[in-house]
Amino acid sequence: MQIEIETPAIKSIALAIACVTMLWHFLAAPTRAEEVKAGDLVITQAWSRATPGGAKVGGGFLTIENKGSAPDRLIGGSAEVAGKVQVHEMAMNNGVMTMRPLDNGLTIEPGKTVKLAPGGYHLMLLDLKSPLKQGDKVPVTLEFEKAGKVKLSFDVQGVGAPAPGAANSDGGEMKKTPGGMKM
Ligand SMILES: [Cu+2]
Repeated sequence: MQIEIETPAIKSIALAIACVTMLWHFLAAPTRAEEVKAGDLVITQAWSRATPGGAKVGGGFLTIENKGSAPDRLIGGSAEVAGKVQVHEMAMNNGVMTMRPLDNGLTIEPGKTVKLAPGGYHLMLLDLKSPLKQGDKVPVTLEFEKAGKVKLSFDVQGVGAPAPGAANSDGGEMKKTPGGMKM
């Protein structure tokens, strides 16, 4: 007798949980940072900084996770807004911050997460046709050796937006660096 009373109750609770879960999914989707999946890669937190008037270059930052069992490489990209998109590395050389293009691309080892952030690896948008404005979403196509071409958009933050990631290039933990390196 008791079972007959409990069963429908449990069913309706389960149904309510399912509904809430589904609703949460729909509600959460638009506000959540864009997550782009391409093969074994998961790309999140694609952002850029607004470019001050006249600047012809901009930076692109993102986090790439390789959930597969083989390495992949970010070899370059393209964007409507830029003449050229390159993968760059920023490093300290004799006390001077320098950057250089990674001609062989940036390897993302299996099971690893690589963060492109100010002060470390980054995408360089060269020959900008128009300035990047805060609030814009800039469409960029990334090119990976295995995952191929991946379309996503960079959320443009303010000119002096602090780095959301630490300045080390080995995918260090999230850390605010106020007054961090500006490009
Ligand atoms: Cu650069």
